[in-house]
Amino acid sequence: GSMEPDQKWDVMLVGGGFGGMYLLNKLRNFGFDVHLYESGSTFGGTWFWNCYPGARVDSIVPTYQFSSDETWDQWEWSEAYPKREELEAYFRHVGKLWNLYSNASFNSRVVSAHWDIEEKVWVCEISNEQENTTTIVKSRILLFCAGLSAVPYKPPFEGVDDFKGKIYHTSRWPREGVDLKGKRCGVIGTGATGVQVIQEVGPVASHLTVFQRTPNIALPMDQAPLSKEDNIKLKKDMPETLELSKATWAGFLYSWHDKCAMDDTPEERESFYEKLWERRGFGFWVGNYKDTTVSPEAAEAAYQFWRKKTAPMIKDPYKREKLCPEVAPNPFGTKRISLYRTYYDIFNLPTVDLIDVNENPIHDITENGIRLQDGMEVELDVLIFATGFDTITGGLTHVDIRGTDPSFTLGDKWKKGCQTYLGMCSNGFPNFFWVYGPQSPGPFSIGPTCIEFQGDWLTQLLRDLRYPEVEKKWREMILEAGEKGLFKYAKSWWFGANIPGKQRECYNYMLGMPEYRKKCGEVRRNGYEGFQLK
Ligand code: NA7
Repeated sequence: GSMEPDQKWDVMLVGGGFGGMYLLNKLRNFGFDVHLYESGSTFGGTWFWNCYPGARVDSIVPTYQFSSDETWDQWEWSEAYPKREELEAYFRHVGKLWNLYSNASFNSRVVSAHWDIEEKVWVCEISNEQENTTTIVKSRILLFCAGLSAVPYKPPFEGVDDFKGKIYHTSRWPREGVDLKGKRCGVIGTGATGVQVIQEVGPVASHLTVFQRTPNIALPMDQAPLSKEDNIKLKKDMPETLELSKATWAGFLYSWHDKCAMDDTPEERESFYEKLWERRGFGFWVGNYKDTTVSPEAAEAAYQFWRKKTAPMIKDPYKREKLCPEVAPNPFGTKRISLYRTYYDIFNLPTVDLIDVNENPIHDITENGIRLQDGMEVELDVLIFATGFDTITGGLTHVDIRGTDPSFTLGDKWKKGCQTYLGMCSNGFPNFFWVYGPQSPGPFSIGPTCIEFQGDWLTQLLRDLRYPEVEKKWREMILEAGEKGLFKYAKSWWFGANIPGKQRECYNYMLGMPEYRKKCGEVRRNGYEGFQLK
C-alpha cells in the first residue's frame, strides 16, 4: 500500500495478524476510512515472525481460523495442527479474499503514538526499517492488534557479544532458514516454542544441549493428516464447532468435566484420566476435572498421572527425573501446557544433553559457547534463544503511547500494575483500544475466538460513537417524513437543492411545531433521554 505523509484516518490498526485482518475487513465494510500498519512484510502477525523450524499451531484446526463461512469455504487444511507455512498461506488466502492488501502498509512499525488534545487525533510515527524512513500518520481512533507475543525476550546474559557462533531468537528466525546440519546447537528455554524447536533441531544437529529451567508439562498432540473428506466434514460441522467454542471457557472444544477430582474413587479417576489421555490434545488439560487448577489434590493427581504416562518414554534416569520430576514444578495446568510429537524421544538420542540451569546456572556466554556456574563450558556453533516474550503487555508498553497527559506513556501508567476497562482500553488514552491483550480472556484463549468477539464489540462501539443511536433514529424519522407529499420533487433549499454538490435530502422537521413541542417535552420528562448529562 502507499503511504502519503500526513495521512489522516478514521481508524488506524496496528498489527496484521488475526486481529488486524478481522478489524480491517469489518470496519471497512461499515464505511470507516481505515488503514492497517504491520511491521512484517506481509499478513500473519505471530505466524509471520515466528519462523523457527517446527513452528506450528497448538490449537486444533476448526477452532483456529476466522469464523465467517467465506473464509473457510474455499480453504482446505492439510493437518489438524498446521505448520506455520500453511498458516501463512491461509492468511494470504484471506487477505486476497477480503481484498485487504490495498488498505495495509507493511514494513511499517508504529514506534510512537501521541494524542493531540487540540486536534483530537492520534499522531503516530511509523518507521520503515528497510528503507530507513519515518512517516507521520494521524488517526481519530487508534486500535492496537499487536497480539500477546510482539516483543521477544532475551535474558541479558553477560558476554553475548563475545560469542563467535550464531545467535538466534526463535521469533526473529531468518526467513530464509538456517542450516543446522552437523552444528553444535544450544537451546535455552523449554516453553511452547522450545518444545517445537527442540523436536526439529535434535535430529539434525551434531549435538544439542538443552538448557532447561522449568520442565514443560507437555501432552501428546493428536496430530492427523486431513483428507478432502475430513475437510468436507469439518466444514459441515462448522456451525456446531463455532457454537461449542463460544460456550467453553477458553474457546477450546473441551469443557471442564462437571465433577471434582476427589468426588471420584481412585479407580474411577484412573479410568477418567485414561479416557482423556486416549483423546490426546488439550483434553487432559481443559477437559479435566473442574477443580484441576483450583484444588491442590486435584492438580497433584493429574500431575502424577501425567508423570506415570510420560516418564517411561525417557531412558536415561537423570534426564527422566529432570523432564518429569517427582515434585510438580507448578500446580498441574497453571502454566502453558504444550503439545508434543517427538519431544521426549529426542532426549533418547545420544547427541542430546539436558542441563538443569537451576542446579547449574548459566554464568555467561563466552566466545565458544555457554559457561555454567561450575565452570563447565558447553561449546556451541549456534545458540538458540527460545526464551519467549514480554508476553501480553509488551505489544502496548514497548510503544511510546501518550494520552491526554504527555508526561507518561501507557507503559509508565502500568508499571505498578495494569489498569484497563474491559481489557480493551485505559483511562487517559482517548479513542485508544486494543484486542487480544491484558485483562481480557485473550491470554488463555484460542486467539480468533477472543479476537472476533472483541472486534465485533469495538466495531459496534465505533459505529455508535460515529452515529449515536438517537441521531440515527432522528435522521430516519426526518427522511421518512420528507418522503411524504410533493415537497421532495421541488428544487428547494429545504432539500439542499440550491447548493451544487450538497447532499439532497430533507433538512426540515416536516411533522410541524405541535408534534415537535410534544417530542421535546417527552425527552425532557424522560430525564433528557438520549443526552449524556455530565
Ligand atoms: P515462554 O512460554 O515464555 O517460554 C520461555 C522459556 O524460556 C521458558 O522455558 C523459560 O523458563 C525460559 N527462560 C526464560 N528466561 C530464561 C533464563 N534466563 N534462563 C533459562 N531459561 C529461561 O515462551 P514461548 O516462546 O515458548 O511461548 C510463547 C507463548 O506465546 C506460547 O505459549 C504461545 O501460546 C504464544 P521458565 O519456564 O520461565 O522457567
